[in-house]
Amino acid sequence: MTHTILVTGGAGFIGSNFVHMLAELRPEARVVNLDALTYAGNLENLEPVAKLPGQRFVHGDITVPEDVERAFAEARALGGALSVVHFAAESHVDRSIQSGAPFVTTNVLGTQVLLDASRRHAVQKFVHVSTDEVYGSLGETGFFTEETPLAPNSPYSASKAGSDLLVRAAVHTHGFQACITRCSNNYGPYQFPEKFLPLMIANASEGRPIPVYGDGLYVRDWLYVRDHCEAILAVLERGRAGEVYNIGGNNELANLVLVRQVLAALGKPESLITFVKDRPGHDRRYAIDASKIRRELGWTPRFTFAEALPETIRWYAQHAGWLQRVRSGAYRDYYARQYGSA
Ligand code: NAD
Ligand code: TDX
Repeated sequence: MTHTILVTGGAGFIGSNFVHMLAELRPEARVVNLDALTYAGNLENLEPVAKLPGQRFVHGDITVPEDVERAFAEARALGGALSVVHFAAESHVDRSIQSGAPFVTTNVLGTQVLLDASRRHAVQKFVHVSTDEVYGSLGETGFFTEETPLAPNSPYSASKAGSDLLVRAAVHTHGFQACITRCSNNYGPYQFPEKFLPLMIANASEGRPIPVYGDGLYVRDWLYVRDHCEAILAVLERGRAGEVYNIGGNNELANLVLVRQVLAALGKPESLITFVKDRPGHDRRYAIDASKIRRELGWTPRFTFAEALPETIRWYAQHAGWLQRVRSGAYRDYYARQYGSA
């Protein structure tokens, strides 16, 4: 049976990696990619798959019902069972601190518009891609489980928690077939260089300072993007409707430790480390207990940090043109606002 997957936000970092993975692992699946091409959306990310049969791109905004309807019409025309994987979001915490409104618009309103259309079109499975940040911050010990109460601390994570609750309500009220995934920090190819890892690779390669917030002892649990995408595929195909699945790599690192590893891999001096003003409300530590998805769906990360970090660094070195084009324009304006002339 044919299967059509409507992907939102597929021109961004994780969404484009997911579309690449589908082309490889599920070549028979048809993909409709709905993306507004905000500052974070880049069609160049889709070049390796754009010309494959069964791939469609729809330029549109998830907050605009007519745009969402166009994407569903495209998907219906391709035929077969219909599912949705929802990545589209405003995704950067620092931007949400500068201005929360776009986060509420896209992440909250956009998710509701998409849910309404998905119900109308009798979507068989809806995967809502959320984040561990909805759980708030951990102290020195412990892990987030799916039962950890929601306690988002930034406008970004609050808007993601809002979207999670709307998905939950659609399941509860309408019997809608949806799952929610909550993943830790991703790294890998095509990540927009406002995020810490590509930002430090880009800066270090050019011998420019690496801005480290506060004392640099904030801890994140890093997962290779391909592992995240495979987890989402497992949830799409085998996840139980109404369930939340945490996804993580069991790979906790303090920011300073990560910076030192990247500098060592690039052969750059630690003197590039520059401590800057802390992020307001900065969450101290995230760590994921991913035992439910391991147990129920048999997913487990395939890539170790020791192999995937050097691979990621190599990817950015081999895609200097991509990085240079992404770093021009809107990105520069934002960079200046966030860091001044640093
Ligand atoms: P990204 O910022 O790289 O990409 C977001 C994509 O969504 C872009 O292509 C953008 O053009 C598109 N988009 C934004 N607003 C839109 C709108 N109104 N209509 C249609 N398209 C729109 O984000 P990412 O890092 O790839 O994250 C994808 C999803 O995964 C997000 O929902 C995010 O919350 C979640 N997530 C990310 C991480 C991470 O480490 N990056 C971890 C856990 C969860
Ligand atoms: O310049 C920087 N200096 C710095 O010290 C930047 C951009 C970040 N940091 C710190 C803040 C965090 O402790 O590095 C850590 C990682 O920062 P980000 O890359 O901005 O990620 P984070 O805030 O942890 O959120 C990410 O993971 C969860 C994604 O951006 C979210 O979309 C996802 O939900």
